[in-house]
Amino acid sequence: MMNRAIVEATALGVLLAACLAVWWGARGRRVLSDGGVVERESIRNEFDRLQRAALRWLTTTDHKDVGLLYIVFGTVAGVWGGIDAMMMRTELLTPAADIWTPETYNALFTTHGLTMLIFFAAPVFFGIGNYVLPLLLGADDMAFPRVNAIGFWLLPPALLLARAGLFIQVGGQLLNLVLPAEPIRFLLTVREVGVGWTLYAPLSIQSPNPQLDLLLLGLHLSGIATTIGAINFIATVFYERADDVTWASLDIFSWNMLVTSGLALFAFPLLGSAIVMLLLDRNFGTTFFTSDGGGALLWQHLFWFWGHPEVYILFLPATGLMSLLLPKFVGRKLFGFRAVVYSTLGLSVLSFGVWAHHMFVTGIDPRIGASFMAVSIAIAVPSAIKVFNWLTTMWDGNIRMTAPLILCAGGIGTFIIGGVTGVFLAVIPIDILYHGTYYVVGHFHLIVVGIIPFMMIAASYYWYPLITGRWYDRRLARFQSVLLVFGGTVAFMTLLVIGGLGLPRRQAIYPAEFQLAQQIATVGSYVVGISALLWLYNMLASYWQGDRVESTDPWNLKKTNQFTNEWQWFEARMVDRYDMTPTEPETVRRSYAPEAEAASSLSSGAVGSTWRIVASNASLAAIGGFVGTVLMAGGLGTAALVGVFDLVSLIELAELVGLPPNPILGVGLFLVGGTVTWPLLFLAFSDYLPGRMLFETGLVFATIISSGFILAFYTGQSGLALVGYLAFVLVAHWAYGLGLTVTFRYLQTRRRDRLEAGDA
Ligand code: HEM
Ligand SMILES: [Cu+2]
Repeated sequence: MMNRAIVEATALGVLLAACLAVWWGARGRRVLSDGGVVERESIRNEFDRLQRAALRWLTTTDHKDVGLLYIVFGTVAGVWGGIDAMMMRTELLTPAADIWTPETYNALFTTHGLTMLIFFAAPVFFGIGNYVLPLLLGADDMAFPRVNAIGFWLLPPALLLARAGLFIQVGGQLLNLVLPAEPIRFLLTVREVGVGWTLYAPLSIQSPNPQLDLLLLGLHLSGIATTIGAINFIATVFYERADDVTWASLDIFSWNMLVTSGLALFAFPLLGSAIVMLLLDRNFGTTFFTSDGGGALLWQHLFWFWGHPEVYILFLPATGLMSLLLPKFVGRKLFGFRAVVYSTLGLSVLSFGVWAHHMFVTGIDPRIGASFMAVSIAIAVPSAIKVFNWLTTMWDGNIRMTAPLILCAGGIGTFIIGGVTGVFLAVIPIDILYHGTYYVVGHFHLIVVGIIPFMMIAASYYWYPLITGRWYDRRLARFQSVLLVFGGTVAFMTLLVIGGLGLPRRQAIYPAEFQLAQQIATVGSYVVGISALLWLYNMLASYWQGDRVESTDPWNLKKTNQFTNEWQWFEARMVDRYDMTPTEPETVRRSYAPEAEAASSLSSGAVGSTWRIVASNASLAAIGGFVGTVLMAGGLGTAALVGVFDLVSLIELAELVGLPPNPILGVGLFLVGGTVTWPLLFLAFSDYLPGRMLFETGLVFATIISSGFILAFYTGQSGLALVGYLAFVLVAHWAYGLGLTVTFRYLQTRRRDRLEAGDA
């Protein structure tokens, strides 16, 4: 059995050394604009330069520098937590605990979970926020630049405290080579904590490991850091916006960072108090969480009242990046901007109301459980709104197969699977079945790996030219993205299956029949690990060797009117520094300030014009719908005559909406639906699908409703009757769709002609 501490410390050391080597090597072979290569300066000069750089980075308060510090720190923590993960998955290659001991495995899943959630995900998002938020807002800096730097500098000591066990253990073992064990017994007994990242009482009170106290202090410190950062984001969005950035034109990523910061502001002080209580219980004999005091359940309530919102603190910035990046790579503005903002707000409020879904199996009162189940399921609604808006944004877009797009599309996919499996877990009977199994691990990793790092990496590619003035290696990036999506899906879908078969998690030992599946999951994880290293390599090497950015609009965003504030800043800088000429057209409109929405703000004139639009759309819909419905009735009538369509369906239609089973009512509903509901929906959709011929859209639309119709009214035919039924339903709806579009086109053209005649 191997020594975990030595292996992990060595792996971490080797990786950091490799990064330094890549950096050193790439620096030495810098390419100049004339094609030549820079010689490395003398060691002496290099040393001076390093000294100056160190002083600069230690004292900087510039938001861009602080942002990079956060990102580098988060990346180091992510690598460390990732090594934990790889070590865990390595253990699980065999059913027995023959690579590490079970105690080591316990320590690994504890440090992995804590490092990833607290020291990797949140800091990286805070870093991205620090770098781009002021640029997006047109602000000079964050509201409190020095506080900002302090907020960051609390993190490294926090991480070192939380994970000091590893260094103490390695140090002890090294000393033991030269010293006898007795005087350094303390150093030899300290271990990284193995009680699980949720630190459940009573184990977390009784565990004698002193490292647990250091961990609690480290977590407390990180909570202070997060709160400071959150306050700064809130103040910045409120008070530092440029004059032309109003609430209505605030970009979607800033919205998400604002809401996230609000969540952190309410959640982290609570964690802080709970941690202090736990420390007191451990060291000073208080009884907050012991059985003669508040009890172990109290810890769980407090912990999850922080813990569930915390998950959203990590998740919301990722959705913000998705909403910001996706439109850039499909050339269309974000569909339903407002709905996306509202869904973010909705998620933030709901996320505080669902904590007890983590406690369904603790024997809480079933009535309490039931209400938590209801709220937890309700959270699916705002999440689904986001997904639908992303899908609709992509619909018909001009998709550019870049690395960020691959990650966005992959992220939507894994989020759908992760989210849907979460809805199942919110249902008490299912949770009782799957709680504590790998199903849970699969579910949340599809989100914490599926969308969070995907979007971080997508953002790193997207803004790489802006930050460094160079391009990353784009082929390598595409390869890396595909590898990441593939590896993540393989690893965590497999865990869903393993959990579905009932294997408990947090166990180093498992029955032999699961071996193959566990090995597949491990291979998937290694693929994720390799792709993370490729990303790291690309970032470091391209910083010195990447192609220089030649254009002030490297992503060609002006073409689709998406040249947002941060790129305008970039353009100004490139013109200033390198005398580049701005790309055409020089002035651009910001795309994420949806003009249509601005018009519907609540001034009286706007309301009047909104009503006019509604009224004219409604009449257009009614006429088009009537024509379409008549055509469709022809198709269905023929089907009824040849005997493949049963008129009983119309009676069922009435019953479906709760009316008496009367054929007349059914026909009435058919006419009303066909004349009003569908055409209005169609109008709403075609508004958002510019560029595609109305004609084609009509056919797609008709195909979609006919599929719904077929599912709803499938009457049990088989063989030829079924084929005839399908054919006629389809044809009838196509006739409907054509009727709609031709009528719309005709009426719209006539109206435009009339308007132009009036103007003239
Ligand atoms: C390649 C990437 C990753 C792999 C292979 C991986 C693997 C694992 C494994 C094997 C477990 C232990 C399951 C068990 O025995 O119960 C685990 C738990 C966990 N992981 Fe990951 N993980 C990865 C990335 C992440 C990320 C990015 C996050 C968060 C942002 C994360 C958060 C967690 C948490 C919170 C736990 C629960 C720890 C516990 O059971 O107490 N993981 N992961
Ligand atoms: Cu939860």
